[in-house]
Amino acid sequence: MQKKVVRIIGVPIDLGADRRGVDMGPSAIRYAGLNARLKRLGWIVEDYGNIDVPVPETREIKDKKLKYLEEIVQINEQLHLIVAKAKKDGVIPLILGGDHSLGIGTIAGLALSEQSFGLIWFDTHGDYNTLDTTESGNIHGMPLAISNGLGAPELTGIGGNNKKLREENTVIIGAREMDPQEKELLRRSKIKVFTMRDIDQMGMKEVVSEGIRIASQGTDGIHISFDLDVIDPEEAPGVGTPVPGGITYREAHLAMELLADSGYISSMDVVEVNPILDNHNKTAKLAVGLICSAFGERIF
Ligand code: HAR
Ligand code: MN
Ligand code: MN
Ligand code: MN
Repeated sequence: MQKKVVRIIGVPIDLGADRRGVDMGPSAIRYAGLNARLKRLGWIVEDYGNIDVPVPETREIKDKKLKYLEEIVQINEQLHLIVAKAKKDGVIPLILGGDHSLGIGTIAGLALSEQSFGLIWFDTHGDYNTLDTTESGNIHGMPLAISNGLGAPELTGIGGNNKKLREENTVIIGAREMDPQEKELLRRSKIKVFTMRDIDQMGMKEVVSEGIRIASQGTDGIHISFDLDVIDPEEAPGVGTPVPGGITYREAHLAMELLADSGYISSMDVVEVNPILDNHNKTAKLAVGLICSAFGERIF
């Protein structure tokens, strides 16, 4: 990356979570000062505003196993083209959510680029459910499986029917809650899962270093998909599905700092910030801090 340009794309979607609030994530993250801080770090910031997303109250759930499918397909169709264009323009796409169903569109867009990518998915959850394994019908529990070609064809077909990620270059960090069948599916994949126990035993530095090694092997860059619920709810209360026992504030920053040092970051999603459940925008402020660490901010 010669010219340091970051292109911000807001996706105010909460349909994938079937719970209100995360649609306000992009506003809360911008309100917490994202653009100014990135500029201070020397980045050229192109804010593309938000994608048009329908309001749930104006829609109905047609299929309880795939809630708001049509709407989510339409949003990710839009998003994947915008992300593909960003790659073509040689800028770094930074996608602000919104629920994690937007990961489908981001990855489909990246997959259209001639530059290959590895993936590091920071999450409490596996997000590896399919139509057959989902217990909630919420599409934000499915994006990693969809990107790997598993699940509803309407979703796996966005941007082409190919698998959008390289399994052997895909890593989950921070997992601590998965559905039984989702776990089985993940075990059968080549995706590397670092659970909270691994972080406890190895330390975040080792986990992330290993993650970077896996994701960068033979690829042109690393996409970070960062679900704020990976952080302990004490530090990140503003998420829709809080689960105790998450990574600390510092572990999260260290992870972003190590990734920045690696020089491999080529795109990033920041998702699941829920301002309704937050405490004075604490989670959005943390999100901004983490983005800045990933984009080169240093303590000293
Ligand atoms: N596994 C559960 C489901 O599929 C919970 C998923 C919650 N997902 C997120 N994104 N918050 O990671 O419904
Ligand atoms: Mn997620
Ligand atoms: Mn999650
Ligand atoms: Mn810990």
